[in-house]
Amino acid sequence: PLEALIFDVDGTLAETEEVHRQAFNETFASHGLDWTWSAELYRELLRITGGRERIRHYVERWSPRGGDAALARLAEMHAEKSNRYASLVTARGGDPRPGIRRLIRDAHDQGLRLAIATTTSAGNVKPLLRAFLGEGAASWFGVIAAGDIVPSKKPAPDIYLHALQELGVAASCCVAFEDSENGVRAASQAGLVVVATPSLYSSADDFSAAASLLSDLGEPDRPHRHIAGWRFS
Ligand code: XBP
Ligand code: MG
Repeated sequence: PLEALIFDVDGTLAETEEVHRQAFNETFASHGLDWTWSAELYRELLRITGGRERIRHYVERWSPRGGDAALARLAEMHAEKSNRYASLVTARGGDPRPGIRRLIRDAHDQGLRLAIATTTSAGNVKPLLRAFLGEGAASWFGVIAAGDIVPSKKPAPDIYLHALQELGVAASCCVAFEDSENGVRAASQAGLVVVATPSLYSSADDFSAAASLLSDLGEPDRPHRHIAGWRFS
């Protein structure tokens, strides 16, 4: 029987990556770095999951001016990026993807358990959930598995295995919702059935490990498009 739904955050609940990108760029500027991550560059950088890991990769791959000094204060810079991100999300109201609030509310009403499995920092999750679901609904998520709680980030299955363990539910009784190849690989390697809804930056990803590929979860006046795999009614 279906017992729980596990959600990725970035790109799945909301199109947050442009907010992350803005928070990274603001942080670089405030540290006196003349680095600007364009949308084109960010698409490539997103293959590296985790903000700290992404900055490190950028420095090692492109050797930008001030790179070594930045790596020496990487933790501090990333903490500032997280604070900027949380403020931006709170100010913008979360911007949920189509159908996601309806699914979460229906699942809760029907007694399904809800969990989060994300590589984003733990402190980023609650501000986003509060911004688009409201204070009460954010507490419907019994398990919030995020960031550095596990040794390896997506596409490793660790964060999903952790969420399953915390839920105390078998993988076969859960469905995961993801928007990227790294996320789909993580969830499917943890034994979960995955519904994929590609987002702004992941449209060209390989979703072959997903059980179902949909444009989004749809709204009554704007139905989703079925792309591949199972068909939902
Ligand atoms: C999301 C990410 C995150 C965010 C940045 O991946 O890769 O790194 O872009 O967040 P997913 P932090 O949706 O697959 O979980 O800077 O907090 O790491
Ligand atoms: Mg994602």
